[in-house]
Amino acid sequence: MIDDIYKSPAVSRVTKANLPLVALESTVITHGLPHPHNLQLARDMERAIRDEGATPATIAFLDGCLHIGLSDGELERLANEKETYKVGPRDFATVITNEACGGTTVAGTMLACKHAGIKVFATGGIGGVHRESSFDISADLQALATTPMIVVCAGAKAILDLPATLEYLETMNVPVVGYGTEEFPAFFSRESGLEVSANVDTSEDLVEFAKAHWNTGLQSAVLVANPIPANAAIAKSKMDPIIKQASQEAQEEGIHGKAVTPFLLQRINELTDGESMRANLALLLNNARLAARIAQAWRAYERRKAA
Ligand code: PSU
Ligand code: MN
Repeated sequence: MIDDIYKSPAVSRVTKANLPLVALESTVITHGLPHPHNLQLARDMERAIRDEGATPATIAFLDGCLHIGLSDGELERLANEKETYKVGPRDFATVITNEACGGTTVAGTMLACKHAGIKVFATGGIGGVHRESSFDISADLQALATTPMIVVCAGAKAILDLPATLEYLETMNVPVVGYGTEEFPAFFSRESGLEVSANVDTSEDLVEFAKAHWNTGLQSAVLVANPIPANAAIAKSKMDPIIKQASQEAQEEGIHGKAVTPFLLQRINELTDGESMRANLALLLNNARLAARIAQAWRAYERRKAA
């Protein structure tokens, strides 16, 4: 057990009452989006979840303490903090012992959810297998393989090797469930030419699917692939050459390890004149809303079963 873990009053309340709760990651705040868009987005995602009748739990490290749910002041502090860690599971001990602040990645957030007992989580795009160095595989995939929870994303970030990422998820027994689609969405774009392993059209059906999945005894996550809204999507044909250029630059500049994803996101934003960031914001909000509806459906399902 992690010694220093703090649940916000709101999160404590809804956990005890078993009400709908949605976890949010915070690497997108500390490393994914430029200031002040990061703070605006963090607030907007929380509001979107509340508007759907659920409670948000943004997860992050503040002074070495793992916070499950942040106050608005804490959110602001995290968004303004200059020196923050990008915290995956292996970095927990680092931030704890250094009493540091950090944004949790998808994998880091899932580890925190395991400790906090949270079942539903919304993010933008999961990490995956990188294009240029096929040995750079995000710890997100490992977490998805071993954490039984529902993760809502808009596909894997298009900067990745998507076919390899899907192969890895297949190997690790992670169902990839298209929400209203049979095609795996590619983050900025709705299309990828790749297939999901299952599909559903409603949050109720998704909950049924997740229950059936865990009834098999598997401990893997259910990955919900929710395409970016059409009005914010960028065509794959437009994104492909831009991603290629940004990836090439990352190679030339020797960017590696955990710096790769933030570098690419920022460079692609410059190359698209901010269009990619607008797309990123739209898909994040869209995922927050769907996750809130799934958390509601989850609660309704459990109530029906208990009755
Ligand atoms: N999705 C976004 N922006 C981000 C990320 C995802 O829209 O910044 C972050 C997530 O936290 C994800 C991480 O877990 O990037 C993946 O990093 P890496 O490839 O180094 O594992
Ligand atoms: Mn990596």
